[in-house]
Amino acid sequence: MKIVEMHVTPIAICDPPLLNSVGIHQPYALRTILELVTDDGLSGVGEVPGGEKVAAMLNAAVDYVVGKDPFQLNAIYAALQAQLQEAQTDQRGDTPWDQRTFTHVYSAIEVACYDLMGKAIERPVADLLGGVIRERVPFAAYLFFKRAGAGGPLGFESDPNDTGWAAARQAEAITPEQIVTQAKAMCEHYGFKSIKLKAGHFEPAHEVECLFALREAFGPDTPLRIDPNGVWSLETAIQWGKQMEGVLEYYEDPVRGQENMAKLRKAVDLPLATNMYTTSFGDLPNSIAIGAEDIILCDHHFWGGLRACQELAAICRTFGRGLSMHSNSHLGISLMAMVHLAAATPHLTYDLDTHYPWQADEVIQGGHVQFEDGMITVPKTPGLGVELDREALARLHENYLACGIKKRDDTHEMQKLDPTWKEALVRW
Ligand code: GKR
Ligand code: MG
Repeated sequence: MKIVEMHVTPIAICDPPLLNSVGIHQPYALRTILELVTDDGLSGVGEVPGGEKVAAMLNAAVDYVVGKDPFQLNAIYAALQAQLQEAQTDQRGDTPWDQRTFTHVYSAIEVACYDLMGKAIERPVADLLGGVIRERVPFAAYLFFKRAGAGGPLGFESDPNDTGWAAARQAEAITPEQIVTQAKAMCEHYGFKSIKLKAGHFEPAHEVECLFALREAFGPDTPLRIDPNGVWSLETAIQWGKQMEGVLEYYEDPVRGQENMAKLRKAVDLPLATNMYTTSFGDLPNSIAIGAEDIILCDHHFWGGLRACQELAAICRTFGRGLSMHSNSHLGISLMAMVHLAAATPHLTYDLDTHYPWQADEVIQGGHVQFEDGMITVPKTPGLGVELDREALARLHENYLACGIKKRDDTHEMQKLDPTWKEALVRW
C-alpha cells in the first residue's frame, strides 16, 4: 500500500469567548485537517492545531510522505525529521497551549496513517494500539470563565431561543452562580462525572470561591480539578492549595516550571498534574529527579502521536506517575483519535479533558460525536471510525480564509476588550 495524495486544509471553527491566563479565545479556533489517500483508494484523516505555520510545514512534508507505506511509521518519521529543518528547533513556548510545529505535524500524519492501517486491515485503530481495554472512554466537564457570546459569526448563528447546554454555551460565566449553572448544564447534557475549572484569569480568591461553589453544588463525590496555567506564584499556589486539600482530584499547573511544581508538591497535600512543564521525553529525567508532578496529561498532538503517548504511559507506570489527557479546542477527528488511544492504554485512568462541548462546528459526517453518560463508545468500524464531511470542510476552510486569523493570540484578543490587559508569566 502506498500513499499517493496528501491534502492539507486549514480551517477556522467558531470558538466562544473563553477566558484563560493569557486572555480570551478569539472568535475562531484554528485547526488543520490532513487527508492521506492510498493507491488502493483508501482515505485516512488527521487533525491538529492550525494556523499558517502548521499548514506550511505540512505542505513541506508532502514530498516525504507521498510514496510511503502508511505502515512504515518509523521510516516516515525519520524522513520528516531529516528533511524538515524546524524538527530540530521545536519549542513548546510559555503559552498555555503547545507551539511545537514539527510535533503537531508528525502527530497529524501518524494519526492519518493509523486510520489508513485500520481501514486496510478492517480493524479499529484501538486494535492496532494493543486492543480495547475499556469499551467506553470517560470524559470530564471542562469549565471556563467566559464572556457572553458564541464565537463566530461566520458559519454559526446563535439562537436566542436556545435552552439547556445550547444556552449555557453562549452565556456569561464569571460569578460562582454562573459557573455552577454552566457546570450543571454541561454535566446534564453530556453526563460528565468529573469537572475541571480553567483558572488563571481572575484573582485566585474568586476562582477558588467558584471551585468551592462547585463542590457545594456537586458534593464530595464529583472529582474537581483547577488549572491556572502556571500564572500563580509559589506563595499564592501554596496558600490556595492548602485550602483545597481534600477537595481537588488534582491541582493542574498552578505554578510555572518543574522546579516550582516540585517545591509546591512538597508544601501541599494534593496530587499535582501538568500539561505545561513535563511535555516531552526530554523533560522526563528532571521531572523524575526532582519530583515535579504526580500526573502527566498526555496529548497525542503534543507528545508526537499515539505511539508516543503509549511510550509515555509505560514511563509513567514505571516511575509511579499517573496519566491523564489534555485537550485544546478540537473537532471529531482529534476526539476519536483520543478515544482510540484511551481505549487501548490501560494506565490512562482519569476522565479525559475535552473542549469539544464548546465547539458548534464539525467536519465529520453525521455531525457531532455523541456522548452517553459522559463517555464515548469506541467504534468497531475500521480505522478511526469517522469520515470527512467534504462540504463542511470546504465551508470551514472558507471561514479560515475570511476570518483573518492566522495564529492563535488570546492576549491581543483580550486587549481589544481591555486595553490594560498585559502579558504576564506570573499574574497572581
Ligand atoms: O483553551 O484556553 C484554553 C486552555 O487554556 C488551553 O489552551 C490549554 O492548553 O486546555 C489547556 C490546558 O489544560 O492547559
Ligand atoms: Mg492544563
